[in-house]
Amino acid sequence: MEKTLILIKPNAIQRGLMGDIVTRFERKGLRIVGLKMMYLTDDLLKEHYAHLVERPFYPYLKASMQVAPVVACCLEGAEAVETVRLMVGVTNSRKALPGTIRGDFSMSGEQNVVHASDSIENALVEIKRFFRDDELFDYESAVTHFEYGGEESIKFK
Ligand code: IDP
Ligand code: MG
Repeated sequence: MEKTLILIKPNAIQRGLMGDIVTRFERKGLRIVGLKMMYLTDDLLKEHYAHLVERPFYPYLKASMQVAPVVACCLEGAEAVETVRLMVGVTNSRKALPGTIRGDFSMSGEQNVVHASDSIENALVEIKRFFRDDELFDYESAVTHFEYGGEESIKFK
């Protein structure tokens, strides 16, 4: 099954949204295979947001990502990368559809409560950036048969 990376950003931690956000992914049927709280260093942030370091808002983004810890979460499921991006909504929370995490929990383009990997290739890199191999868990779910149809279980194994 495909894996993706989520960061619950410091603004969400401060606002007490951590549980609500994790619950949404659990309820959807995405399996949590890694979960930890951590502070982001300058180097790690520069690597993670390499596509934005030259942008004028980067100093604000950097400060906002270091003001409290983040919760890093690795989620697993069929087409997890695309599904999670749909659940998160577009970058500017004011434009994110109601029903999405950003659409429901934020008014901001910067303080938009979560990060989610945007492609399968980036998910592989980002999971390695935030988790050691022994921090990821491969376990059987007792309810897989109720989460996926027979054909899907073979296709997305
Ligand atoms: P994404 O988080 O939806 O993938 P990216 O373009 O990768 O969006 O940007 C990473 C993060 O940088 C965003 O989630 C947001 O916090 C911040 N950001 C992106 N564009 C802007 C902007 O125009 N102003 C302020 N912050 C921004
Ligand atoms: Mg991005």
